[in-house]
Amino acid sequence: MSPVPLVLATRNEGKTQELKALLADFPVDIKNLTDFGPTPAIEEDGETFEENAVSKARFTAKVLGLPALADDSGLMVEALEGAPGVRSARYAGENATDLENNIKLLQELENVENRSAAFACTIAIAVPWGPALVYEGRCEGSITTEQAGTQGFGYDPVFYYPPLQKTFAQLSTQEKNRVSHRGQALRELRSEFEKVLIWLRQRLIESGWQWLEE
Ligand code: ITT
Repeated sequence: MSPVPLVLATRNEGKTQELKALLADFPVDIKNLTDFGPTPAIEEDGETFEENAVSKARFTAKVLGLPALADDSGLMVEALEGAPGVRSARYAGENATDLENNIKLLQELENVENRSAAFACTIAIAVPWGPALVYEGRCEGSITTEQAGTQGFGYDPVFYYPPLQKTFAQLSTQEKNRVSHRGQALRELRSEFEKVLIWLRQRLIESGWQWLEE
């Protein structure tokens, strides 16, 4: 069977790396947005991770005419009533860097005792015409008082994972993927991937990809 093409609908390098490692043994031909030159920017104005993941996957699938996988994720801090949540990438401003977001978070939590937090991830797979499939993962931890570690991306240096007694930035990609919100969402997808693959192939053939071998 020829592998089904799947575009990773993300511009985040850290996510891309983790998703590629998680999808390494799936029978798919992974493409990046960069393989297609400049593509229109995707609005992320949903109030939930699911809304954003579905709209990113749908839009990319439609624009490129190929199945697309999108990830919408973020950090929810209990003492901040769930913030930064869906606004995690833009917490310290529209084009904020990871470092600026982490500094702002540590400032907001200065002298705050309750440091419980969770990462959430919603993965959506969409085809150019038709519905989207959605998978979710969540990982509980706490926010440190200073940054530690150099691996990963985003809030990893301030997210402490108690079972391993390390921040996510102190774990390798493989170690993080084993326990992370993204790893869990992808494991949920893996458990039904054979069915998803049949679904993707059928939708592709219906939309003109007759040359996919059965
Ligand atoms: P795309 O929309 O292009 O995928 P993005 O960075 O804008 O990239 P999101 O809107 O989903 O993606 O924002 C997710 C933010 O949440 C991300 O920028 C990080 O700040 C944070 N985040 C998500 N998963 C994370 C992880 O595994 N480790 C650390 N931070 C994470």
